[in-house]
Amino acid sequence: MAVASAKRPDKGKPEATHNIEAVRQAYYERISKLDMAPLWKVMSALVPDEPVTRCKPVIWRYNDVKSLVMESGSLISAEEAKRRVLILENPALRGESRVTNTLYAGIQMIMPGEVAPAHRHVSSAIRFVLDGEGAYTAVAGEKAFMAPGDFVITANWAPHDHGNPSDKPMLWLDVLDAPAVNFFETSFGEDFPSRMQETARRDGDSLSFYGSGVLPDLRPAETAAPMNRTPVINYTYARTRPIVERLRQEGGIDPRHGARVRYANPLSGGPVLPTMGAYLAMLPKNFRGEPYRSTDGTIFVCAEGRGATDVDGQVLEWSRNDVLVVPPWKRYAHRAAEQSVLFSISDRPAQEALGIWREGE
Ligand code: GTQ
Repeated sequence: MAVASAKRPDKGKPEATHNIEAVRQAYYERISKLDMAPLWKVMSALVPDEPVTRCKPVIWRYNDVKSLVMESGSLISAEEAKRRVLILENPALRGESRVTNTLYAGIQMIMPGEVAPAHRHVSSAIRFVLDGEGAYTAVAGEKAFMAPGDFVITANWAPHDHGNPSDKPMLWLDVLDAPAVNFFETSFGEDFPSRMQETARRDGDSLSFYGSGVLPDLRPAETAAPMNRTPVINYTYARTRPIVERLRQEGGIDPRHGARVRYANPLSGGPVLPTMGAYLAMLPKNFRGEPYRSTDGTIFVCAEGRGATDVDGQVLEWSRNDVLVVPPWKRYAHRAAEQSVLFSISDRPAQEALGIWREGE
């Protein structure tokens, strides 16, 4: 219905008619036909007062997870599955293969004698080893044999296959930046014709060199230009645990995070990957952390000990190999009943690169 407005004396002001809502509605319908919408209806969703998350705090207890993952061993081989993984889906994001809005997580298992065939993809992956010993990930020609607590990097486009020559199943947590990569709609991947890569270096080569503070002099491509990701493939628990232990003993205890180290790219001091960063923290027995929040949604894994994390009033009790999620900007505080070690990974480096990361109390 047309509204007479030409003769209004107070033109420029919104019309004080009783049917303004109906008039607006008719207008929205007209602009909608041209794929346009009024900003003023969505302004507060687009620019909220505080960060808003779709994710929920959640914990997966290893007791439940392990037996279910083990069961998958008789349902499908690693070869057929390509990767035998149970995805950890945030309960608020079911069906989206996301543990947070930007990250994917899953529990992967590789049985004795199996091979998960070689492929590569744009998404970067990390593994955090939960159980087993003596399986390996081969990344860009280097085999990294793994043990519990090891933190393994498979960077963007690095070819990788996994194998288990040991006599025990190995289980690890995978975290990939796939949802973030898919946000830009830039995901590619390809399988390799051969199941396994040719090895081009000695096993564990990268940690031997970079972890000792020496650079391989004959690899100018790697050492000349700083890379935006670490050259180290496996940050072993055997080497990082004693460092957080030492920090704890010497009182290097952050009141919120405990005795915590950041995994770094030894060439630049920057994060291990441009999209994901990780920490290892030792919490002393009876630690009661101060509340903290930051805009990176964080995945924690308990590597040792027992405790609880209060997330926005919800208490998540954890023990060894439990995986928990703290959504972006939710206030949390850790406490430890025993001396504990927490590994964590988040999208903080991506947010920092974009200048959007924030932290607070
Ligand atoms: O090991 O390459 O959990 O490509 C998801 C996708 C693991 C892997 C996952 C992958 C991998």
